[in-house]
Amino acid sequence: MKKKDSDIKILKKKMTDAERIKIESNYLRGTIAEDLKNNITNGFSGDNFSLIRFHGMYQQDDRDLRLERNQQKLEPRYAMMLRCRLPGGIIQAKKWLKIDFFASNYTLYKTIRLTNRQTFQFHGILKKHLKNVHKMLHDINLDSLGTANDVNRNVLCTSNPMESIIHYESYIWAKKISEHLLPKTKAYAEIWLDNKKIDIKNSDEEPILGKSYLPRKFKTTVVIPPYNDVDLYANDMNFISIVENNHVIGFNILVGGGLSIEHGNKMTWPFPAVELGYISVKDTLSVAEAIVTTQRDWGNRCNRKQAKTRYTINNFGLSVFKKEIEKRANINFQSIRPYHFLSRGDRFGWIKGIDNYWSLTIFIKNGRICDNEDQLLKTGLLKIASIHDGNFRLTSNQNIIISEIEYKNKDKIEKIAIKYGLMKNFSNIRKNSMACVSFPTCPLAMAEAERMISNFIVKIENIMKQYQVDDQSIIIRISGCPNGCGRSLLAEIGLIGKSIGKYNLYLGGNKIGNRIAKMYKENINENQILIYLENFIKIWSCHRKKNEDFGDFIIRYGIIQEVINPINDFWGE
Ligand code: SRM
Ligand code: SF4
Repeated sequence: MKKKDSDIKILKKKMTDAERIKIESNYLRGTIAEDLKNNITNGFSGDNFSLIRFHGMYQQDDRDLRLERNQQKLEPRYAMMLRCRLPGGIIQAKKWLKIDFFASNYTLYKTIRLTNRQTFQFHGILKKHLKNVHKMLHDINLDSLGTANDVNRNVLCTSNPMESIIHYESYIWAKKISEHLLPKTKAYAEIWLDNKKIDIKNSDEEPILGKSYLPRKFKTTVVIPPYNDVDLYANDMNFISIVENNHVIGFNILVGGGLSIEHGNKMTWPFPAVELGYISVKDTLSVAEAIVTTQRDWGNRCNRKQAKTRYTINNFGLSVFKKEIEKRANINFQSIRPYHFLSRGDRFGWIKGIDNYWSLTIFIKNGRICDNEDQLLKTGLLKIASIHDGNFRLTSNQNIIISEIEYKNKDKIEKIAIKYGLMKNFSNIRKNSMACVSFPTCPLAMAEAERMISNFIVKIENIMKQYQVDDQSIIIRISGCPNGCGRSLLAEIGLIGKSIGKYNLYLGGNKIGNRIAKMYKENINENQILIYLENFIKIWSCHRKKNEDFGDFIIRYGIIQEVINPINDFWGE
């Protein structure tokens, strides 16, 4: 077949170095094993720096110490961040004991960080302790495979401990999708577990991902309406559970969501996932595979800024993309079944499930599990883990649910939770806030996020009180850079770091999370942000319609233009 001009242009373009690294890695081995033996440096060299990410680890250095170490002519304080794989965020409480032990004894920061993709990270693991962490995870039947780099990441599932049957069925699909799309290489077991088997079908062939894996990271959710706590619209592939007679019978499929941009680069844009159609449960894995392999084959491997599914869909068109999925999965999408979302937040405190088990949702400031003068979160969770037979469930809002509590144990757990400050009362504003990790560990951070949000929220709480709207909630999110890990572009008020102390202010996301926020002001400091926000909150408190949310008001009142099609509207006037 004669090649089209456009194909030739793509062939002539140079593949990114990330593609070379994958292809030459021998299914993700590189020379990681040799590098591990090198005690001269705490870091990894060459391609291994990138390859260890496929094994769930990032090499970082403490940015607070960079200057000092540089002056002392020392290498940066290299240490690894490890992200566990935990589909649906469920982990037996007993396993937490080992996780806590590892954090306390083998990491530089001694904390555990819950992420907004329902898992946890250890920060600050020295190279010499890396095998220990993988062995510890293996002992409790966990791993960190495929939690980073160009693969399908941790699969999210709505945290819904009340409707146990629907949740269980949706969760099982989240787990099956995760396992189906996982890298099959033996490299992980060889390098980290001295060749012990891990609980996936091991094979050196990668029938789904191929030798060069995916063009870019890929994110998946399973969602149970009306709760969009997983922020599905930010994900590449989404399965919305459709329920009949208290069982999941199928899924509405939405594709092509993503939030990251580059400051000022109009060739990058955020996009909320769009509908493809409805499928019955029996087609779940073949459709998941078809979407992933289409993105594998059609995704842009010459420009990583244009490599995610939303750009592939934009290049080929949604109907062409849909037909290809139907062909590969040998199905026909049916019309989308009715669904609606009400909220994105977690439901804090005690909830009784239909199975009569109780669950306790605990708010964790930015997901950071540590002890401080206000709260002994780490000690409290450890105490609960040591007596609790059920599970911990990590939420996509960086919080934790103690679940499957029998009525007879409820008081015992509550006493511990109160004693260690786990049940402190926080404002609605705070409970709906989120920040990414940012400084000091994130190498890409441009401004503070996690370390800045706490005081920022106090100031917003005061403004809310002043205008007597402190019983209301506004979704406020902060990301330290335009990669947008804090999902700021789906917030009613979103800050994105520009440089130290300076942010772009975005407004106009909505409560259910399907509207992208738009930039209101660029490169302003906290004081300037607070002046704008105080004025908007004041106007909102006087002129809002009954129950009108801040994000909706800000658009109706003409403060910001609604983003309807982000490709045209996000950057435009
Ligand atoms: Fe993220 C890179 C932290 C959720 C978009 N993200 C990073 C790295 C690994 C920095 C790096 O590449 O060296 C950050 C590590 C910081 C640290 O010290 O821990 C980091 N991202 C996080 C976490 C921990 C934020 C949090 O506070 O919870 C989240 C981990 C989730 C997980 O368990 O897997 C996290 N990242 C997100 C999200 C939100 C989501 O997935 O719902 C996004 C935006 C959604 C999206 O993908 O569009 C996000 N992270 C990025 C990007 C931009 C990707 C892109 O499409 O261009 C990067 C940079 C990259 O990949 O090149 C990035
Ligand atoms: Fe780091 Fe930027 Fe992600 Fe924040 S948004 S964790 S600063 S990459």
